[in-house]
Amino acid sequence: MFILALCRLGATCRLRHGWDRCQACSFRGFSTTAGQGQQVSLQEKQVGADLEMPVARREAETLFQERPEPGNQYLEDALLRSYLEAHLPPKVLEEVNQELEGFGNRLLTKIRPLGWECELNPPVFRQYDAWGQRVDHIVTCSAWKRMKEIAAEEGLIAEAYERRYSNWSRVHQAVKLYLFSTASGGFNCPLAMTDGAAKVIESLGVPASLKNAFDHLTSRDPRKFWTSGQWMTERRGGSDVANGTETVARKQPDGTYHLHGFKWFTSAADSDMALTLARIEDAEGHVKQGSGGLSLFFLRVQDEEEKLNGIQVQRLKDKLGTRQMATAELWLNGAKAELISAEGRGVASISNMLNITRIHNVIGAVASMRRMISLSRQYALKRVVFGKLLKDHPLHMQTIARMEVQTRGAFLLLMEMARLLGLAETNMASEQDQLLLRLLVPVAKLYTGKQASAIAIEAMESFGGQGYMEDTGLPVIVRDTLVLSIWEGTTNVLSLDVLRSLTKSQGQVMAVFFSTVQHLQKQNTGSVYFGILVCCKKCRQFHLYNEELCTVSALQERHQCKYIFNVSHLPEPKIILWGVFLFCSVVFL
Ligand code: UCC
Repeated sequence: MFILALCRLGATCRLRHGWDRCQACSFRGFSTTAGQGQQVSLQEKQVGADLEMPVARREAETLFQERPEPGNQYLEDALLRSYLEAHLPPKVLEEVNQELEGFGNRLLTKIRPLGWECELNPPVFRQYDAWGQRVDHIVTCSAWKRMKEIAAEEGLIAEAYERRYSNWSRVHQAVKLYLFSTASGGFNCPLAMTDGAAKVIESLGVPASLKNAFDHLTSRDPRKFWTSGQWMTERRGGSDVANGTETVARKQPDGTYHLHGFKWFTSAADSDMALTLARIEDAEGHVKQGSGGLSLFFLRVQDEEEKLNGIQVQRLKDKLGTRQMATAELWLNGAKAELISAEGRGVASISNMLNITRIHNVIGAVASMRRMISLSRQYALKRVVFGKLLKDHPLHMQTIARMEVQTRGAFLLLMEMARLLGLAETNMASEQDQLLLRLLVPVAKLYTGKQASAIAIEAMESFGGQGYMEDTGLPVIVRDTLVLSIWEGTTNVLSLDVLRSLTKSQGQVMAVFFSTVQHLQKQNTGSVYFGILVCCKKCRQFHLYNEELCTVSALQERHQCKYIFNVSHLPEPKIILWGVFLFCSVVFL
């Protein structure tokens, strides 16, 4: 009750700022820092005095809770930095380290406020102009357009295809996207599909007709950079693509095709191009049903005169989250397209895109968990309840520590996939690496999608009623996280994909998985993550208290910490997914 009363009074600010998004506004409040008992008690007195004051005499704008203010995400992410230090070659590390620190500053000062603007100014659909002409214009805000430029400048797609760090390029790109994700105002979605489209084109050997598109998708020049859509879902649903796709492709005398059909759920509908599936009609107008009847097509969304390419926008979707990003229903009414797969090999071809967007989904999930925990930890340093800061309540810190453990496991799983993908793309992956990657992508997507939703909600709860307030920005992250178990394949669809990988490899993916785990255990690295997470009272970081650092003094020496605050045990690895989690944890810490 006490907390809720404080929150009610604290939520009177009329501006929608979002602690998480806008650094520009300053709250009036108390500056309470860790260990400053005197200030804490002053704060408590002031809070008490405020509550005793008659409502009519209280200042309407009073806010007495300091907001959580994470700083440079890169510098504050101890696990990320230790991962890079442990894995990257020294020269690469030096360059990447410098770049990421700068990127962290840009995120804090420029990009995150733009992301918040995207949330406040979602896309609008203008179907007709003032004179009754149909225009089907999706109007996006200037911050959204700026995000596109920033994505190009930062090489968020280019990095993966230039390969300036050889097999480590994918890890570098994944780290940048992970840092960008929750600040991006939903722009991570078009980037996922853009990366997927570039991957499909590259896997086709960058044919001459697609060279131009590939150059645009992988450009660092904001004037040249394109984003891509991935139009797979039709009216009959998004999971059963083989039976749900009704769109037909009619061959034209010049060898191109005209597409006719209804794409029911097209994310980032303001993109420059798209990859989509359709059934090719034969001379009699017949099409082949099922998966084997689907082929993959490339199309531009607009022609040279910026007119829609045989496309009508039916309406924008009214979504629970990701509202910053335009998702539309599109009628394809003779959209000019180019066949880019072998006939009937559409699903197999677009799988390259799916596997990339699923990795992006994992990036989004881990980023969301990390952001929510950072905010929660910051809040614990500033929020006084029952006479002391939240960080001094063991039960509260145990809740945060549990989330931290899960997030670390998920982060390491993500890094492992990025590392394997980097090896595969530079022809350095063994057959085992490739099998492992095939297995880990659906497992990681299904697992982290669910995990992120649970953690986002748990972290929101750690703010009490304040976490439920729109103007904190926390509900935005929660809403945007909830989609992660849905799009790019639901949990059950992904489970079926795990089975597909098992069947197709005749069980080899699982054999590789187990042999890798056994190998690591033999090397006696198996228990590394079977440690205890401890939170240092001085530096407020979580450290791993394990076999190697098995005494408090060893831990203190390693991290130069003074006080070890709280502990949290890892959950038991009971099921196979925990095995994966464990395995990754084992490999990388
Ligand atoms: O469009 C969307 C965009 C949302 C925005 C995305 C942004 C995300 C970023 C987040 C950042 C925060 S959402 C729509 C997404 N739709 C889906 O994900 C589709 C869900 N359905 C599936 O995944 C199904 O499993 C299908 C469509 C892939 C499978 O359908 P079929 O027809 O039953 O598949 P088959 O017959 O089993 O497989 C056909 C071929 C086989 O190859 P071959 O013929 O050589 O044996 C399969 O091995 O495709 C191959 N294949 C794969 N290969 C199928 N799946 C895969 C795979 N994952 N990897 C490799």
